[in-house]
Amino acid sequence: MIEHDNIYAKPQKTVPDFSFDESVARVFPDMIRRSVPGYTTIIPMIEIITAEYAQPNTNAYDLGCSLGASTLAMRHGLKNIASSKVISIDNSPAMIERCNHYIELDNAQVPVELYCADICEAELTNASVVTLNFTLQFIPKEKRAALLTKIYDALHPGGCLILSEKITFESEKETSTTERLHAQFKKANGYSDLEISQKRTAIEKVLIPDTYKTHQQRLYDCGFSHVQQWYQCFNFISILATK
Ligand code: GEK
Repeated sequence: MIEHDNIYAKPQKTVPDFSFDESVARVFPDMIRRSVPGYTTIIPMIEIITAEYAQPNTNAYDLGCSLGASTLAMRHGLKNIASSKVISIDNSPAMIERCNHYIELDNAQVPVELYCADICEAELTNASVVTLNFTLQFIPKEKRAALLTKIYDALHPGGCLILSEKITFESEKETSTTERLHAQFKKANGYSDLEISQKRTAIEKVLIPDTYKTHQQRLYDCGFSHVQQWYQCFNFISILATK
């Protein structure tokens, strides 16, 4: 049974910074579905993109895998790709423990390896598809280019990175419009004004968004030969970057 997210329902004297602990892992499927516009569309597309770009005898990486929604999409996308496997990494022990359970419940045959580690420190090799589905935004800004370069170096020519992010805009108007619509999306999904405002306080020092232009330029600077935004819903986007 999926547990309901009511972490911010009661007023808190001081709202601590958001962290991916046990209480978040417990309600995560409900939290992300009700908080991230487009998430439920992006996950099945990750399966399609994986099937298109995966190469035989290579690894597909899911970096910042949480409970493995993208991992399972990638796993299903690999079902006709010979001798491939998914390697999924997250640095939250609570997430990894529960992710393991979801993978065991899934009946696909493609092997999945799960690691509890910092993706900035992890070694990546022999990759044809890499997914960062709403993870890069939690990596300190100064470490983002090094991580993307490491991903680029691990990819075979023709491979791809799927990068989904919350973004900000150069235009104040675009930022305020999409932030307002995002808040309305959360309200329509049952979050109260108090929950929305306390979550905003909790996450503002932890999730640091970039503009699309910053993402695009950084990906080109890291070596990617083609960078394309394939999805947007309000201030949430997904990018396909190929080597
Ligand atoms: C999905 N991709 O459902 N190393 C490893 N993991 C990290 C690090 C790090 N340095 N920093 C953050 N994480 C998933 C959703 S959630 C997005 C990803 C969100 C992990 C963190 O523990 C969390 O599980 C995940 O990145 C981000 O498709 O909650 O908005």
